[in-house]
Amino acid sequence: MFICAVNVIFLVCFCSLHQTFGQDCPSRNEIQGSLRQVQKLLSAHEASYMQSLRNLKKKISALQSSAGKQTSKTINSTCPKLDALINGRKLGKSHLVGHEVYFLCDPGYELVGSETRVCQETLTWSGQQPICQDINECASSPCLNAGTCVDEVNQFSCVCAKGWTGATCQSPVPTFLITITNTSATAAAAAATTFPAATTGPFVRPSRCTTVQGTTHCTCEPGYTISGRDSYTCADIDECELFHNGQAGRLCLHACVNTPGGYRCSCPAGYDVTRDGRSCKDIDECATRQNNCSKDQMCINTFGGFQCVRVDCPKIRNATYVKTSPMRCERNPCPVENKACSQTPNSFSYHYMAVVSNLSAPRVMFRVSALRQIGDTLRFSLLGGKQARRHFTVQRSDRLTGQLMLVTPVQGPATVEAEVEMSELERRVQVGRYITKVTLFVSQYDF
Ligand SMILES: [Ca+2]
Ligand SMILES: [Ca+2]
Repeated sequence: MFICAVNVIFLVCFCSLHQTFGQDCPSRNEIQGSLRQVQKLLSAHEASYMQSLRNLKKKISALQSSAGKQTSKTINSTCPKLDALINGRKLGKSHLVGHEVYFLCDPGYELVGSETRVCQETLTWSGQQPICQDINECASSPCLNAGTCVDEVNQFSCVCAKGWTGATCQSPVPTFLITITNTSATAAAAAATTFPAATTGPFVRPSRCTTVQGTTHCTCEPGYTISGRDSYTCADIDECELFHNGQAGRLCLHACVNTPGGYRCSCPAGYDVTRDGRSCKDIDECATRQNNCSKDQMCINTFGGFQCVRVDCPKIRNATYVKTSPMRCERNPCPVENKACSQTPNSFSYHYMAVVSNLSAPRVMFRVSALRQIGDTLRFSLLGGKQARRHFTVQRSDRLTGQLMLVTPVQGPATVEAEVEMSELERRVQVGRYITKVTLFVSQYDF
């Protein structure tokens, strides 16, 4: 169309120049008609051209605004808020790209899922949302003699089978009973007389005597017996002394206190008497705030007491460590080509456990797992001194897990430490070292 319009203009100009030749040129009216048409055509072209320009401008501004949004998104972008942990804590408040959060469970719970999560470029979190699962203290079948284990938070209790008692149903119920022999009297012929007490005091009581057909029979209240001095005096039975070496087991697991007409069991400091009255149960000073740990310390409940612990990151040559959670230190990035630094452990984790004295062995005390394997080989080994080697060994339990085994019972009171090293190798070259320090607080008593 544009070419056509140009041709018409050219024809008009040509004719105006060569009007003298006359007869082949169109008339003035015809030219004016053509010119009007050309004008129309040009207006139409102008309108369409302007429309195209406007469209183009719109597209450019749309592109500019979307590019601007994307830039600001990249700068201020955050990952979605993470759910709080039930029975645990989340460390790290920043949800910006590249930032990391850590998860910790309360004592008695174990973390299932990712220990750390990173806010990725895609504005999603790496890994899986973890949960804090109640540690099943019944997993090691601690109840003996067909007792039923009941898992509780940070502890367990045993429901003992008939004939057994104790925290772990370890003791048979005494089969002997205190029987006060008394003679039955026929009501018709009975004439009851209470004789005055021969001596006074709680351990001595008057007997109750009945004369039947001229014969006197005297009886005592439960817990008392005819003194031997005379029939009219009852003396307290010293159950603690009487059953001290009973074949069916001790009356009390710790100490027996004789009382008038009975006895009671007592426990050492740090323990309460259990409901059955025979055994002792640890007092949880950490849960009941009966401890004096300072704010920067953690309270670890132990059997018969508690410990205040504080994790300080190790001071090691060639490397520096930073605390990433109350129980974990991680190495700061090593300078490039600093081999001495890269050979030092990547992290130190600290774990504290309370156990009773003379815990039976062998048993698994602790498991160390790699979340993901970087190298081609994973190795678990036991570090620490003679004491650690005397009581522990480290075994692999599956491809990514090593376990610390107690092989010799520990006699308390004692504090025993063991270190489990997990190292990753790639073509026999070490690519990572992770140290887990386990501290066992062993109680003095075995209940
Ligand atoms: Ca008594
Ligand atoms: Ca305690």
